[in-house]
Order: sequence, then structure tokens, then C-alpha cells
Amino acid sequence: MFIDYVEIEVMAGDGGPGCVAFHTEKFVPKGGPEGGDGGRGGDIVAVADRHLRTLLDYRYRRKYKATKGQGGGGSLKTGKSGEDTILRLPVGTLIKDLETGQLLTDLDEVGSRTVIVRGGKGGHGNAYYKSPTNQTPRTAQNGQPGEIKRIALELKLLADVGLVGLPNAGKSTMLSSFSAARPKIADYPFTTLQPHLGIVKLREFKSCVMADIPGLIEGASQGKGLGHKFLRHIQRTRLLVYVVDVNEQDIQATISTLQNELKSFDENLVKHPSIVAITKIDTIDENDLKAVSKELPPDYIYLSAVSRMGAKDFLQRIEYSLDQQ
Ligand SMILES: Nc1nc2c(ncn2[C@@H]2O[C@H](COP(=O)(O)OP(=O)(O)OP(=O)(O)O)[C@@H](O)[C@H]2O)c(=O)[nH]1
Ligand SMILES: [Mg+2]
Repeated sequence: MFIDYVEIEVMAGDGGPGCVAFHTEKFVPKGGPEGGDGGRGGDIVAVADRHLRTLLDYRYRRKYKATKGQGGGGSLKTGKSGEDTILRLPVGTLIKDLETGQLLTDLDEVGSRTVIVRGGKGGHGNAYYKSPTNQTPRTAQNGQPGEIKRIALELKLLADVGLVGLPNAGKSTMLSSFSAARPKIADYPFTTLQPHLGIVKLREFKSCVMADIPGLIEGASQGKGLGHKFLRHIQRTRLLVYVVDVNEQDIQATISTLQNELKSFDENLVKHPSIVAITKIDTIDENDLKAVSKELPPDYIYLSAVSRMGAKDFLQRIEYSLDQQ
């Protein structure tokens, strides 16, 4: 469940063909063979990039190709090599060969680099075949084809953003509205019994992992409701979102309740960067919303996970907070 998984095809570049050419110069009859070798095809190289967190971008593009080597030229010129194609992947990505099941690499450190498929060698030009018995070879070799593999990218996800709220606050609805995850949603408390993760696209090439966890109630630390052990799933998140239903009688008191429960699990949790998201704003009319927002700090975000009102603001705030760290 907590694994991001994508299958793609990677094709290294073919080697360029060797060249058949002979030396030509005024007054030099019968110049020798001078066809150069073809260039190597480009490799496909996987690199661990610390700025990436998910494999989301690889879901949209499934084929990656490196460029071909160029053909050799006259005057013993070797063809230009093809360019490598770099696959930037999050740290912690495992790459497996789908045909053999073999683990090709584990990008376990920032900067880890592995060649996944090698470009083909360039073919020899005719100069290569010159020998005492064959002074004028007229053949050259084709380049070798680049390797092709179907590979699986597999990443164990760690959540960046944790949703914390009372039961029924709308956490699961939020996750399903912003990601492809489909946690159960229902109009009764304690619908969510275990954490769900989803990948939220913030903008192109930028995404984060959001965790939806069970609802928290006053006294959870004493075992009320579902207890609070599930909070360990958000202990390593970089940002907490307090999710509060706009219809809640006392929004500030609700946030304090949530914070007290977090504190009794782990003091450090309340020191995490956080955002307050007041949700379900589609359920009250504009004037009531104005009245509510007047009484609350100006940096709270108002949104509806159903109508997606305020969604853009919310995602921007998440992006900004994650960027600050
Ligand atoms: N109108 C409206 N209804 C919402 C919104 N968000 C959630 N709901 C409704 O509120 C109820 C509870 O939503 P959930 O997403 O299951 O709440 P939760 O916080 O995950 O609840 P637990 O898993 O029990 O902790 C459901 O009936 C949702 O349809 C919203 O933005 N607008
Ligand atoms: Mg839920």
C-alpha cells in the first residue's frame, strides 16, 4: 500500500556505423583506407536526486530513449557519441529488470548513479580492416544496437504531509480530492482505521506524499476512540495540516484539543511546521464564512474538498511550506 510503483521501457542509443573512405590527395594515387569508426550510442543512467519525492512524473511518460552514435567519417574521424539520458529518481528507488526479476540498483544515497542500459558500440570504419593481405578493405561495420530493458521503479513512500483532525472532519475526502488515493469516506466518525497515502501533484515535476490517518479525539492518549498509536505514521512528516470542519462550534478549541493529543504522544509533533485548513466551506453561506474568518488568524486556509474551492491556495501553501525546509 505504501509503495509507489511504475513500469517503464528504457532504450539505449544504437552505435553509429563505421565509414568506408579512402585517402584522397592530389598527386597521391591510391590513398589508403581512412574510414573512421562510428560513435557509441548514449546510455540511460539512473541518478538519485534529493529534490524528488515520488515517481509521479514517470507515470506520464513510459518510454525513455538515449540518442544514437553518429556515423564515422573520412580522414579517420570517429563519429560523435550519442548523449546519455538521465533518469532523475527519488533517493530510495529500487530498479528491477522486469524480464529477469533481477535487482539492477538501489539508489540509496543522494547522487547514486547507475547505468541501466548501455549504448551500442560504434561500428569499425574500413581503416580498421586494413591488413598486409588486404590493403583496400571496402567494408565497414554497422554499429551495435543499444540495450533495451523493461524495468520497474519501486519506491517506499514516506509521507511529507500528515492530515490531523477530529473524526469526520473531512481528512479522507481531502486526500481523495487531491490525489488518486481512494480511502473510504463516510458520514460517521472513525471511518478510517489505518493510514492511507496518496501522491499530490503540486505542479509539474513537483509532488508530495500526503498521509490520511484515523481521527483523533480528546482522550485518545488514554485509549479513547482509536487511541493514538497511529500517530507514529506522521512522526516523520515535514508538515502537518490540522483539518477542521468549518461547522465546528469552537475552531480554536478544536485545534488545541488536537495539539494536546499530539503532544501527549510526542512533544516534538507540535513543533512541526503546520497549516490550519478549515474545510467544508461549501456547507455554509458566504456571510457566515466571513464571520467565522474574522475571528480566526489570517493565515488559516479555507477550502472545500468537495467543490475544490480554495484548493489552489491550499496546494500553494503546502508547496511553500515544504520549500522552506
Ligand atoms: N459538503 C462537504 N462535505 C464534506 C467535505 N469534506 C468531507 N465531507 C463529508 O464529511 C463526511 C466525513 O468525511 P471523511 O473524509 O470521511 O472524514 P474523515 O476526517 O476522514 O473521518 P474519519 O476517517 O472518521 O476520521 C463525509 O460524509 C464527507 O462526504 C467538504 O469539503 N464538503
Ligand atoms: Mg477518514
